[in-house]
Amino acid sequence: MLKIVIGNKKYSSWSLRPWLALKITGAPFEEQVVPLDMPDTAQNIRKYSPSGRVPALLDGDLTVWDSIAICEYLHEKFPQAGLWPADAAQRARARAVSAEMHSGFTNLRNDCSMKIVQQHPYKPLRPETQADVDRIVAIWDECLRASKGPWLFGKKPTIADCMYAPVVSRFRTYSIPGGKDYVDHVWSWPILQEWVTAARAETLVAKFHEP
Ligand SMILES: N[C@@H](CCC(=O)N[C@@H](CS)C(=O)NCC(=O)O)C(=O)O
Repeated sequence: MLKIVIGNKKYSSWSLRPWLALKITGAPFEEQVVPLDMPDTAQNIRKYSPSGRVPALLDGDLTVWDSIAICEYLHEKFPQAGLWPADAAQRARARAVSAEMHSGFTNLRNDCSMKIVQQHPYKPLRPETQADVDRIVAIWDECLRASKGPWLFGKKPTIADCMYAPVVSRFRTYSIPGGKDYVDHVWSWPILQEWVTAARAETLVAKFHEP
């Protein structure tokens, strides 16, 4: 059976992305949560992931690490799941917005780390962080205008929505205005809520994520 190795559900935004993609496939899987920020975290992650980072996907003898590589692997293994749009041009755009998320928005990621079960009042963001937010909202608006929603690429969620789900969580946690319809839609996604429920039940606090 497939096994996904992830960090604490409260904080591990990179783990959430391929976990959602795996849920979309409907394939049965086991999950292994490695608590982050513990003295033995690095050692525990390295038992599964050569990068020393979670997530990692184990499929028999094969280990696939890094969120986007796992999503691509799932797309190849489960071609019927529609993890990417069927149309080549749409697929290219979905990959572009996903890659932009994977490689960018560092200011937002640093200033507003994922704390999926928390909610804070809005505080003005640094201009660089606001610029990340503006670009993200522009991506969502453009995708939704072209696809007519409710997901970025139409009637069904794709990897692009999985990649932006932790951003949706940040918008919600930090009461960041923008993209409200999309934020509300993704937040009500049953599989995301399944993750949130499990996150609420976690008792371990990761000290670097929760100073
Ligand atoms: N580029 C990687 C980033 C993975 C990453 O940074 N994961 C964090 C947790 S969200 C991690 O493993 N941190 C290790 C640690 O805290 O010791 C990906 O997309 O999977």
